[in-house]
Amino acid sequence: MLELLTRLTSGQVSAAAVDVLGGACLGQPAAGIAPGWPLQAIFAPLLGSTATSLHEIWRSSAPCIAGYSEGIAWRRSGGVLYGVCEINEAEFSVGSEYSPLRAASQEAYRRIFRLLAAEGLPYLWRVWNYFADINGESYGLERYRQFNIGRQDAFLEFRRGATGNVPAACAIGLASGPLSIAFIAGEQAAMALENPRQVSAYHYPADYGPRSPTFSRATLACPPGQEILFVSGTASIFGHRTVHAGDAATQCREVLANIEAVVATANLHCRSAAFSLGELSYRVYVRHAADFSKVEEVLLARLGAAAEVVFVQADICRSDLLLEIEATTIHVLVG
Ligand code: 3EB
Repeated sequence: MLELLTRLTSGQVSAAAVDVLGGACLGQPAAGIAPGWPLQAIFAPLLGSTATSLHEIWRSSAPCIAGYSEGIAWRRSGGVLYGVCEINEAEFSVGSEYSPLRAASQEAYRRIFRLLAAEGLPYLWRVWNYFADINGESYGLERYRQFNIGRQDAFLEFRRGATGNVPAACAIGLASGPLSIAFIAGEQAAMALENPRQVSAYHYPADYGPRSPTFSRATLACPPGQEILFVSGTASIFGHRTVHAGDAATQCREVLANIEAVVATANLHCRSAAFSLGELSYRVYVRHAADFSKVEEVLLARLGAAAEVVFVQADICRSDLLLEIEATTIHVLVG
């Protein structure tokens, strides 16, 4: 059985834990913590928290096997693998005909796909992508768009297809740091879900870049006895257009309407009890720290004050988007 623990402070995580598949640390990590399990360090300032860093970890009740391959730290247990791939794009600044970020992105996904093939867990369920200066332009193209080319090329190169059955994801900009990609993969395919209010991202028109992003709005994964809902990073997009530019509170309401629609789609397919917004664990990326209070107010009014939410300051992949929200939960199947 898998367990997702969120909002742990550094005193609550054990670097030595043998039952941890992996996890993420948001904020400013305490110096000297280098756990034995794969850790994605997300250097993004926490908003509205007294802690300097918070951890999210995936735990497994089955024994874990650990490995390291081509820059990817990973652990697997009971048909599920969690890995973190970090690549310094400066390593790709010579010898490639493409931009370093595009080349690094393609190479990162190649390494992930090779690892998954070698381990016999081919199905990507969820991917968390972070890199510096996501809205910056170089080589005549916004960096998020460069990333999209490299990512899509890797999916096509490994004959995975770049539409339909693609993982849930997020792609977020940080102030600095390497290209960092965490992922969860399984022996069994997850079901990819879309949002009836939005054009599928893999079908976005070319206005948003020469290649469409390769992700689905959510995935529903079914490890033995459980059902995991991964809702992708969700923004204030209706159809394919950004709506409510310049208004963070209204963008937040639009995001909630989108998440609600994705959860309703998941409920058409789930075998466990229906998912509800109040039970999900949320990660909220806010572009401008000054918008935090109004976003929090809108969110907690809808989700309830007891909701599990972590807020961080980070950049979103379109410059007119002021926030993005992702969510995850696990259900146990009965009977
Ligand atoms: C959007 O809906 C907002 O490129 O992997 C959300 C989730 C977004 C994932 C990605 C991008 C990605 O287009 C941005």
